[in-house]
Amino acid sequence: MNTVLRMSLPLLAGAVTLAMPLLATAADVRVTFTNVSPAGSVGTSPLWVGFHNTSFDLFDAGSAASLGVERIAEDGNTAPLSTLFAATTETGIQGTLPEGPAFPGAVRSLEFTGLDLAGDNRWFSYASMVVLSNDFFIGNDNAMEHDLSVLLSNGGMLSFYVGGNGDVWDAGTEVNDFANSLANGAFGIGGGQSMANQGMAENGVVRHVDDLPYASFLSAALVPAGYDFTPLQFTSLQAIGRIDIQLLAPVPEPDTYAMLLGGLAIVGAISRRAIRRRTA
Ligand SMILES: [Ca+2]
Ligand SMILES: [Ca+2]
Ligand SMILES: [Ca+2]
Repeated sequence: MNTVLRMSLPLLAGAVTLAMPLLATAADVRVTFTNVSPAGSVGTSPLWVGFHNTSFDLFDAGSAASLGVERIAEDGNTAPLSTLFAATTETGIQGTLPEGPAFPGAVRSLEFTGLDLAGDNRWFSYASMVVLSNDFFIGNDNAMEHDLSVLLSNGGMLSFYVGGNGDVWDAGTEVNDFANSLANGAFGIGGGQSMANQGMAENGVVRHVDDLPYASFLSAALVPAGYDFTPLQFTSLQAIGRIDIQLLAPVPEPDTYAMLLGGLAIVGAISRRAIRRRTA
């Protein structure tokens, strides 16, 4: 190898090294939610997910829930939460997984594009109403619980279970009276609310559901075939759902191409000069 070419190799290496972090900055991911709770157990409303830089925090245990959490926990309505998220984190990306409530065994999936997994969209938050309930939900209190930057180095898959071992929340916004829940219709149960936010205000704080939540549930006659919430205790439930976040092909940004091409041009120019000099 001639001297000039040997000198130019570090330049190329430098250009590639500079480009590497940028290669990973705009990524596409697929979020999949699977309801893994036992047959006959609870469902979940369409899962809301947000990718942020920690400027967004879904809730704090022991404090009153935001309007966004109240509406998703009581009615599965993600709109106020979406508004709150957009107002809190300018660079955040969010969405709600499609289709209706996910009952045991159901799988829901949605793709997101252009995420900055090393910065603006590094942290993952999620929320979903537990169906049937007045204001039970699953979601992460710790805004930094799920770090998506690992996707860039671990082969591109992050999976974790949610709602297990008592990690189900009561939003503290509606009195638990399961004969009067908005979701009764989904189970073919009579009564219940005819519209959103109708239940009695609880004026409480977000807390774990650690008792037998359905002990005072309707008479078994009201529960449709195949469902039985009576023995359900969240503290002994392994999980309600599994979330899989899969990195699709990382998309290099225009800057990255420019830098790579710039590096290659420098190397090319030096090599050409070296060849000219040698043949002169
Ligand atoms: Ca929090
Ligand atoms: Ca409640
Ligand atoms: Ca309410």
